This record gives sequence, structure tokens and C-alpha cells, in this order.
Amino acid sequence: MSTPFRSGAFRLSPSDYRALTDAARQDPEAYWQNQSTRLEWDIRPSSAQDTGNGWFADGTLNASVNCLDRHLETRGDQTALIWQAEEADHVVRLTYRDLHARVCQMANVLRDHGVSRGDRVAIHLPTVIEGVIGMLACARLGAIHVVLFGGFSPEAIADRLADSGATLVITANVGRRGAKRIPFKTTMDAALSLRPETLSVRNVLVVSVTDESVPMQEGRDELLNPLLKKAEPSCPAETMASTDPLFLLYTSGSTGKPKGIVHGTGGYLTWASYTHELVFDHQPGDVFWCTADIGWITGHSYVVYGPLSNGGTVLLFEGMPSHPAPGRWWEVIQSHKVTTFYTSPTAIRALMREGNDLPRQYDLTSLRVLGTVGEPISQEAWSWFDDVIGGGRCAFVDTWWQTESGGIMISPVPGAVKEKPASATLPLPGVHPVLLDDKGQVLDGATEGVLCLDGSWPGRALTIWNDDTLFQTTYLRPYPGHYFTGDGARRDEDGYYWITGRVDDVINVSGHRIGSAEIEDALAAEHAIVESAAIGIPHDLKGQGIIVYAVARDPSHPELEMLAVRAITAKVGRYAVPEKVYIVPDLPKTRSGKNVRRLMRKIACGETDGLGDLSTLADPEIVDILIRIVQG
Ligand code: 6R9
Repeated sequence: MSTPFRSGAFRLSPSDYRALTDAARQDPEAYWQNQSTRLEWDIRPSSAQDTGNGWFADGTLNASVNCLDRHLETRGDQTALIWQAEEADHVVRLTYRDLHARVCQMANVLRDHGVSRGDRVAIHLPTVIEGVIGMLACARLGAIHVVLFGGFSPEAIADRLADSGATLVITANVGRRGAKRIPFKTTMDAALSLRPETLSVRNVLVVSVTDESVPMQEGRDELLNPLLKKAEPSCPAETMASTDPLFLLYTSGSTGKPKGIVHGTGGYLTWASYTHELVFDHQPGDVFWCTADIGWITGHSYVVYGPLSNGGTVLLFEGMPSHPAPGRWWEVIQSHKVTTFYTSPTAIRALMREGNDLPRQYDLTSLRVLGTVGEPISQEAWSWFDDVIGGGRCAFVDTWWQTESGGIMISPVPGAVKEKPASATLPLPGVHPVLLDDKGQVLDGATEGVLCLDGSWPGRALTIWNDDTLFQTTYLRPYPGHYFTGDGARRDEDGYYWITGRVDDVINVSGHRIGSAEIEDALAAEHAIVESAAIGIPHDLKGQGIIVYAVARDPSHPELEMLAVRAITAKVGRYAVPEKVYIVPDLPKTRSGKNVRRLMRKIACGETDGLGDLSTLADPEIVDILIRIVQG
């Protein structure tokens, strides 16, 4: 059943949308050429296709000019960024003119520290304005930003600093979470001291989020605020090739090694701008709130590049959904008259638990578009969000996409595509999903299979940093001729897509991608553990939770679980801590020695009735042993 169209003046009608879809299909080159004109180019591209190393190859432009300078004349005094601190009375508003000046100052500071075109700058910050400013300052200089998630452990940070070859780091003394302080600088110090011989970091610039002082290393570390104050508020922008990298962003896949996904400049920015306008029905006067951290791709595309390239007004909130009291998010929406609210199913599930009375105490009538991303949403959570938060009046966009796609790929378009609760619905104009069976045959009609994408699109990642072979083997080899997403999906009789989740060994915990292999590698470094397998199982609040089966060197060791948790926390981060660690005598393996994850998942979920054919196992008896251990 589909829901009827909502009232409200949306940009596109169903027939406008059909016209776009047809145009993109009939003459893709002309369609994307036309879409590229949403940007300001130094040299306009002569071609609008993927040359194999990126889109719009002979075009040149600067991303920060597109997000800032070109708006100065038309909307210099419009608010670009609203920063809402944890305290309700602490709000900072920056106009496009202010943001432009602040980005230029930051760019000048970076340049004075030797940053230039192509250099990598790591950004490791809580939700403060300097994160956005730092990203755009890098873009201004043609430097490549590498934003590191605040939840990474020192080990995980060190790996990413080494792989990216970052020469400068922007971090904070601390992050604030209520009365709690998150030790950003000391975490960075720990990362920098782990394997110094692998690192190229020369400078660490520290944002003072509070007035607490932190240890500073002479010659390497400096407080950023005084440097910014002295810096000139204007700075020329580098002209970049469309295919020059704009940023690297690390994400997880089937291998333990973090993958530095590389996004180019012209194609990525075209995609961020195109999808932000289309999917969120971007209109003048909108206040756009995407709750994602800038450490994730969602923060890159829909806190920074999409809304700012389109001249929008973005809200950044320092705090958490229910701090200092439940209802804090609703208060933020009410007080800033947020029109467009983009968040995760995980957040919605947590907020639902607080009940319906709380949100009803706030005036949420400014909202007109609601969006979700990061994981499948249940019908129950969809309906709650739609009804209790959206008052049944809002367009609802369940957006499917990935770090690698640069921006939204499958999603309703407000006013144009009828929603069905919990379906990502239809591909955006110019996007061509296909479903395949395990043999790589394309399936037609209503069916279920592995989700691949045909053809290219401007937002597609260029490669994996330092490892183009891994890019080819991960995305292009598994189903030759198609781009493999790692997800499975069902398509219904209306052609609507329903994402079923990962088909590879990636676990999605609260919207965070974690590779099974990352956890298993972390455990391999723990001497007490011989072998392990990490799997994802359904979890009420987090979407998926992690279960670990571990084989111990000495099963009588009293603290194996604690050692395992500690190894994961140290190597990956707290966000990857498992729900449960089962110490087992062996893992179920095929005769060729492959772990049978399907079995381990079923056993962990208590689905022990339909375990299927066990005759291919090297040792079928292990199954009963695991069942006994799991069922206690
Ligand atoms: C943007 C982002 C990507 C993976 C993706 C899929 C899952 C994202 C989804 C969704 C169901 C949605 N995912 N959006 N699953 N419905 N609307 O999340 O990027 O961190 O790279 O994760 O997240 O499994 O493959 P990323």
C-alpha cells in the first residue's frame, strides 16, 4: 500500500519527475552536462561522462568557491550555518559572508603551515563549526581532507593517518557531552605515538572547545584559535581538475584493512548538489538539519557539500538527542524552525522509546521533509516518525546510498514518487539499479537478489587510496559489467526497492559499517585467542549487534571475554564492542576450511530448527556444541 501525496508545494510534480527520468535515460550525456551547470566552473567540461578515472574530466573548478564565493553576491547576508551548542541559549549564526571569511582564515593558517594542493589534512573534531570550516579550507587550497570519526581508537586513527600520509591534523582539546569530556587531543597524541615511523604528521592544530588545557608538544602542536584570529579573511582558491580528489573517507568492507574511499571534485559536487535539491525538495528559506557526524559520508554530502553548494541554511547541533533531557531534539527543531530533518533509524528507535507525549509538547509544524539513512528502517519506526514527528504532513524520504556512491541513489522524491512505508522506493533519475542472482544473471520483475548498479553516475568514488586493485576487486570484479554494492534488495511489482541488508561480511551497528574482518583482525592480535568469527544479528535498538565466537588458547583462562572486548576497543573503537563473546572449542568450517557464518548467525539468533545440510562441515558435531554454549 502506498501513502497518498502530502499537501504542500513541492518543486517537482510526478510528470516533471518522469520527464527527468526519461531525459536521463534517452541522452545521459546531455542530462549530466545539463546537471553540471548547477556548479560554477573555471573551465566548463566538454564531456559529461565517466572517463574511467572520473567525471567531467577536462572541467576545472574549486569546491569551496561553489559552496561560498558564488553565493556572496546573491545571498551574502543569508545564514549559511547555525551552530546550536548543548546549552539552549548558546547559538552561533554565520552568514555566507562570515563563513567565507572564516574559511579563508583557516585556509591561510593551513597554507602558512605548508599545506598545498594534493596534501592530506586529517580532521578529528566533535560537532563544532571548525569541522565544516576545515573541510572547506582544505578544498580551497586543493588539499585533500580526511575526516576521522570521533569514536575511533588511537590504533584506528594511526592506521588511517599512515595510509593517507596526512601531514597536518586538526583536532580539539576535548569534545563536550553534557558534563562529560571526550579526550580528542589525548586520543590523537596516543595515535601519533603508536608507530611514528609510519606517519608524516608535522603539525597538530588544536581547537579550544572549552578552556581546559591539554598537553602540547613543542614544535608540533599549536592552539588554532589565536592563529585564526590573526589570519587574513581572504584567500585565493586553487583551480582544481574535476577529477582531482576532494577528500578521502575511510569505510569498512570485507577485508580488515580500512578503505580510503576517494571522491573527486566536479562529479562528487554535482552529485551532492543534485541529490540534495531533488531528494530534500530544497527551497529558499529551508532550514536543513542532518544529524550525521561530519566523520561519516552523510555529514560530508548533506551537512556540508550538498546544502552549501545549493545556498541552503544548515543546522549543526553539538549535543545528543536526549541531553540534558529527553525532547532536546524536538526543542531544537521548534526553536530553529527546521524544515528538513534527516536522521538515522537508530536514532528514531531510541526516540520512540520515550513515547508520544514528549514530542507532542513541541511545535514541529515547521517540518516538511523527513529523511532517514544508514540502515533499513522498520515499518513501525517509519510510521512513528511520519505520524508523531511529521504529523502525517511531511514528505518522507528513506534514502539508500553508501560512502562509495557519494550521495543518495534510491529514494522517493517529494511530491513526485509515492511513498511506501520502509521502502527506499525508486532510483533517482539517472540511476540504474539491477538485481542479480548468485550466478550473476540479471533478474527481471518482482524479485530479490544482489543489488548492483549499471553504468556510472557523477558521484561514484574514483578509487581506494593507495589500492586501486582493491577498488576493482571489491566493486567491479564480483559481477562483471555491474557495480556491486554489497547490499541485497527486493523489488516489488511496482518496481520499488526494499533494501534487505548487506550480503557481504559487513555489520551495520547503529548505522556504522564495521567489517567482520576488522574485529577478527583485532582479536588475532590478542595472544589468548587463537581464532574468531564476528557476525551481526538483529538488535532492537542498534539494528544489528555484534556476536563473537572465539577459540581460546587456554579455555580455562578466567578473563577471556574481557580480553576480547579490550582488544576490539583498542584496535577499532568502543562503537565495535560486541554484545556477547562466546568462547568455543572450534568454529564450524567447511572441509575446505571456510567459516560457515550462516550457521553461526542462526545459532546466535536461536534459529536452530532449520540449520540445513550440515554434511559439508568438516566436523558436524561442533554445531551441537555451539548451540549448547549459546543457549547457556
Ligand atoms: C550513507 C551511508 C552504507 C550501507 C549500505 C546499506 C546501509 C544505507 C540505507 C541502508 C537500508 C537505507 N544503508 N542507507 N540500508 N536502507 N536507506 O549510510 O553510507 O556508511 O557507507 O553505509 O548502509 O547496507 O550499503 P555508509
